[in-house]
Amino acid sequence: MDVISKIAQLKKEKQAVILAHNYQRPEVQDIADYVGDSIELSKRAAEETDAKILVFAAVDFMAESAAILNPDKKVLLPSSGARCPMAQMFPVEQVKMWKKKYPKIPLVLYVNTLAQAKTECDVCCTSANAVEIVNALDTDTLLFGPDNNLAFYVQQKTDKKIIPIPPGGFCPTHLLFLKDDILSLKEKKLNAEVMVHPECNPEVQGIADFIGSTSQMCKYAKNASSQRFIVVTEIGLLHRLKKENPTKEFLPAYEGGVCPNMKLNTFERIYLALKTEQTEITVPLNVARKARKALEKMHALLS
Ligand code: CIZ
Ligand code: SF4
Repeated sequence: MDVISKIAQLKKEKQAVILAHNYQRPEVQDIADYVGDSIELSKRAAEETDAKILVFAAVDFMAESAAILNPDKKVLLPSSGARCPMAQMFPVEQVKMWKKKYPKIPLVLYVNTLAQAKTECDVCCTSANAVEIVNALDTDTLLFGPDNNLAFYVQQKTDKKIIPIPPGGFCPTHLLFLKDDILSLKEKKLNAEVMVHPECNPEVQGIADFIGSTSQMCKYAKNASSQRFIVVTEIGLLHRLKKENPTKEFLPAYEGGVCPNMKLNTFERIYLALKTEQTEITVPLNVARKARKALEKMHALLS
């Protein structure tokens, strides 16, 4: 039996569902029950009421959030090494230090943070809803971390004062995209629209025709009349974009725009995760309770 059939058999036997992030390998996206961004995946995870196991083909903080929001299900991360470096950049001790420095200012944390860090914030946001969350808060000034580029993007879209913390927080993958590369590709590929992720640096954001999260890029590309797009985010998204829009052309802004952590989830590791039920992601109850509040507040502010 090949690995794909073995995965299908184990999924059935164990009542498991595979949820894959937009940045996963194309072949992993193709065997997943659902492909989406972090918020779409967490919604889907909650809807899978019959599932006993969620295989979260993504990175650590996303699997943690799934475990927090689905305490009755076993959440498996196929590769224990799939850790988001941006989330590692802002440990809870540092979050506490910044809160001490600005004791009266509310803190919005990007979901790309560990559960421990989330316990210290007022509300979470994703790249898809950061502007909406900031505008919904009853405050003129707020702390925003850890992605300084997303903070910059939000600052362009709101009258509120955003204090980005910690200085220099960034996504190493999105920093690989360079303005000059994109401009020279645009010169060669006439009429291409440039779609940029807000984790890219301000200079790259400045040449975008559209700035948005992965789910927003999917919607934009579907509805736009343009036939050609330069995609300035992790390369995995191109697979979904091409699949959903077979008549349109999607060009990577840079072939090396890869998140090595996302790519650690291979077929073989997904099969082993299902077989051995490892690596299970658990969050201590007291941490989960506080982090859940920040995630639930995000959902409440959106509705
Ligand atoms: O929220 C997500 O899934 C991330 C990390 C990126 C995006 O834009 O979808
Ligand atoms: Fe983290 Fe960047 Fe990879 Fe997303 S693309 S998981 S922010 S390192």
